[in-house]
Amino acid sequence: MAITLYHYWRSSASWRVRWGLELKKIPHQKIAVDLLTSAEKQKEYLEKNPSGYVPCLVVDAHPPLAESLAILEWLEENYPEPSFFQGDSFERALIRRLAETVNSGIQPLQNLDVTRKLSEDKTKQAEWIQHWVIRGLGVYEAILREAGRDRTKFSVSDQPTLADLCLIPQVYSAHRFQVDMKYFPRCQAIYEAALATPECAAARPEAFQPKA
Ligand SMILES: N[C@@H](CCC(=O)N[C@@H](CS)C(=O)NCC(=O)O)C(=O)O
Repeated sequence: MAITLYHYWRSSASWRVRWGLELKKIPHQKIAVDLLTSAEKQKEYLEKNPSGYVPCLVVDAHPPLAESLAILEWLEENYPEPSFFQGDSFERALIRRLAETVNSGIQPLQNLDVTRKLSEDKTKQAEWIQHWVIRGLGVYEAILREAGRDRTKFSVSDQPTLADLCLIPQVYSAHRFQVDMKYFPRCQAIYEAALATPECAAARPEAFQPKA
């Protein structure tokens, strides 16, 4: 299978998929899409993903795959080990709930398209982003508490799941947008534990930052 990931180094949704590919050790090539020059809104990329967002995964001559969680579900179905899920149907619903807390509750609100529409004023954009990141990470921590996950290495256990694939890039963004992570100690601890693993570290933004 020839697999190509279209991504951007600092995109949180791209990092989810980069980490997923690393965890499952799937051979692939990567092609950078430069959001700073709006390459994601050019015809050539829109033909692959009409939403104009990264990431996008092309497998052989199949129609391109887009939406990071749909891509990760496709990887899971085709490369089941190691799994992004675990446990019974309730445990898997918890994993999906945590993933959606980030995927629907935080990330879309910090996206370039949304913040540019909100205002051209960088201060206003930053306040907006901080508001939604703080709210969302507060919800994430509350869910972990309610589910009794106070001591696990990753969100729900000692293995990374889909929840962590979404959380870690989001915590990176929280740092970038100067959210004080002392209010979210579980998320910060999971972030540090994840970055200490070779797979997550290999997928981190700095590994793909274009040279100045
Ligand atoms: N729900 C989508 C979100 C994708 C997304 O928002 N990508 C951002 C980067 S993280 C993007 O391409 N933004 C470019 C833009 O807003 O023009 C997914 O999970 O793949």
